[in-house]
Amino acid sequence: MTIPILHHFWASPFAYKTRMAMALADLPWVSVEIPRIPPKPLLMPLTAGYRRTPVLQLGADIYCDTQNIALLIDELGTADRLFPNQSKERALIFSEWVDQTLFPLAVRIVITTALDEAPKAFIQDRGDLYFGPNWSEDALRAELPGVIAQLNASLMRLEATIRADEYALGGPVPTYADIAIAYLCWFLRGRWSQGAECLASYPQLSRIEAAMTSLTEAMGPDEVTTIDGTAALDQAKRSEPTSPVGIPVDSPFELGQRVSVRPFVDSSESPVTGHLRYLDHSRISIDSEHPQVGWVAVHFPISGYQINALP
Ligand SMILES: N[C@@H](CCC(=O)N[C@@H](CS)C(=O)NCC(=O)O)C(=O)O
Repeated sequence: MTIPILHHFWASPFAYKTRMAMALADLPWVSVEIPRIPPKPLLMPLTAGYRRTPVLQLGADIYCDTQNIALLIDELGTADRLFPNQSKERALIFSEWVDQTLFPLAVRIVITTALDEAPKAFIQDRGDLYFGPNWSEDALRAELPGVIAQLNASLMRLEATIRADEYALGGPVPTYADIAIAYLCWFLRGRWSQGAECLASYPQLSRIEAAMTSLTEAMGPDEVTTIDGTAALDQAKRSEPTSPVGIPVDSPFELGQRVSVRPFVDSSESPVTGHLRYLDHSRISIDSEHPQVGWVAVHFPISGYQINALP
């Protein structure tokens, strides 16, 4: 089997989510470290311009977004590890709620409390990416107490759903839902000076975080095989996409049609464009060509992404 290549940086909470998922599914992988802010010249040829972290590469098939990557990990890794006991849909809905409701609050808190210390270029980049075009440092500061209150309201509700000896979805073994809890807690604890204090009020969430974090103990930068970005580009160039072609569902879009795809949020990022290769209810794939890699198939989730037909 081709070993998947994870394009990521170690401090990325979404990359950490994917690293935990690969550990839970017992899937081997190799690492390519990418820059924390653009330019990302060794990533862009693979992704048709999608800039977010992480991205998982399998030859000339490129999987963007952790939700989409989780489905691939489930297909490639040890069966029933990520979504045991028919938990796939529930775990994905759970993870989407964490990503779309809790993570935006967490990232506001982390960035607002880092405004005076983090490099200006990083703050500017993440502000434009996460807070829309009209964000300001003053507004972030003014809104911080209310944002912390919102976060606590959701964490409290989440904590109340989990019983002492169970995982997030109520079973005896972890699922991808527990990974969603763990990456959020890891981010709050590691990047917000009051994160540990905040999480001390949530013993079940902290227990799940610790259990999931222990999965990745043997997976740090010193243990994982690292290759450089040009080797990953070469691998894509030597390969052909092997993912399916077709539209096996009712769809307003047509095979081969030019489309754009972008995260459905108010953000500075540009849409990616390509020819529609595959579409079902969970994944869209586009064909994209770049001189450094030849043809690649770039895969995105449907949920949370806007597809537009292009003339
Ligand atoms: N919905 C995406 C979100 C990914 C995301 O926002 N990742 C952050 C890093 S944790 C990012 O891309 N930051 C900007 C960058 O790395 O250029 C996913 O699940 O993969």
